[in-house]
Amino acid sequence: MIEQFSADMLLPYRPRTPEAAVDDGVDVEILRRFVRTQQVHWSDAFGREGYAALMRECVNAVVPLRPLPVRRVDGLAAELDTNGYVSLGPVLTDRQVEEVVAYLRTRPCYAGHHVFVPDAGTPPLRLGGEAERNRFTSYSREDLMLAPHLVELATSPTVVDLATRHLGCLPSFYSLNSFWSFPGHGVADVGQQFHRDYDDFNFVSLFVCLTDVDETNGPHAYIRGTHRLNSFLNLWAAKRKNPGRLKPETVRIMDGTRPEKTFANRWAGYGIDWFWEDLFGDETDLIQGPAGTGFVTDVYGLHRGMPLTGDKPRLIVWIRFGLYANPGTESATRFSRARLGDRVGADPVTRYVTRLILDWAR
Ligand SMILES: O=C(O)CCC(=O)C(=O)O
Ligand SMILES: [Fe+2]
Repeated sequence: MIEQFSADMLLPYRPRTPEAAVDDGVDVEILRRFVRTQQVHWSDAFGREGYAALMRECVNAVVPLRPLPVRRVDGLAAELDTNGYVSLGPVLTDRQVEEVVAYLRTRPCYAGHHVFVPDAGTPPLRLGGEAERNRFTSYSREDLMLAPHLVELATSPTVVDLATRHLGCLPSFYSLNSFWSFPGHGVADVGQQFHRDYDDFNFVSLFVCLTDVDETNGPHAYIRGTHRLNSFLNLWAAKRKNPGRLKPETVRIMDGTRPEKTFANRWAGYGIDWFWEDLFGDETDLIQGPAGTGFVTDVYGLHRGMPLTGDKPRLIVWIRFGLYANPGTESATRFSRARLGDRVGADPVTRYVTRLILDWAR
C-alpha cells in the first residue's frame, strides 16, 4: 500500500513564492492525500516510521524552504534520538518564569489538562480555591499566546532547529498548552499513567517547568528507548530472555503478548503502570528541576507526569511540533499574528513553522 504513495504525487503543486506554501495550505493537501490514500492509522506501530519518512519527504518536496544547517543542536538531537528525550537545562530565566507565572495567575483556568476548545463548556476558574478542586486546570490558548516569553521560546532557533533535526524537515508548531497539577486528588489519572501520545507520525514536545519540580510534585517519567519500534522490541526481547527479578505476572503477560501490540489500544499504556514499572524500572528516568527547566521528548515513547505526593502544585508548559496539520492541531481559530506585534520574526521559516497556530493574514 505504502509504495503507492510518494512525494511525486504532490509535485504538481508548486508554490508561487516561498511564502505562498504557507498560504496555500500545503500541509492540508499532504494530510488529505496521504491519510486518505493510505488509510493510515495511529496504532500501526510498523507503518508509523515509514509514514513519517514519506511525510518528511513530502514536506521537503513541496515546501521550498530547506531545513536550516542545524549542526549546533547535533549533540541534543543525538540524545533525543537515542533516548527519546533530552534535558535542556534552564530555558527561561528566573525573571522570565516570574513574568509568565504572574501573568497566568491573572488569567482564568479551566478544568482538565488541556483546553482544546478554549472557553467551550467548562466555566472559568480562579486560583486560590476554585481551581484547586480539580486534578488539573489549563489555560486558554489565547491567554498562552499573549503570555510573555512562550511564543518567543517556541520560535527560538534552538527549539526550532532541534525539532527540525528530529523530524528531518521543517516542523509545524501545532500545540501550545499549560496546565496546573494540584495535590490531593488520589491515584494517578490521565497523563499521570504511562502512555504514548499519538498526535502525529513523528512529533516532539518541549516541556518547561514553571514551578520548581522535585520528586513530590510531578517529575516527568520517561522510559528510555520506547519511542522507536526497534529499540522497544530489543528492550522487550532482552528482558524476556533475561527476566532477572521481574514479577511472575509480568513474565506471564509478556509470554502471552506480541510486543508490537503494546503500541495500541489499552496497551498504549493507561492502566498498567505496575507492568511498565516492573518491566522498565531500570530504563525509567525522572526529569525534574527548578522552574525554567526545559526538556524535549518524543512523546510517542512511554511517559507520564508522576502523581503528586506532597502539597505543592506543579505548573508546566508544552510546545509541540509535528509533520503537518495532525489531529492534535489546535487550529479551530488561528491566533492573529498582528496581535503579537514583533514578538515573532516574519522570516519565511518562522512563517511556515507557525502557520497552523498563527494567522499571518491578520
Ligand atoms: O504531566 C506530564 O509530565 C506529562 C503529561 C502528558 O504526558 C500528557 O498530558 O500527555
Ligand atoms: Fe503524554
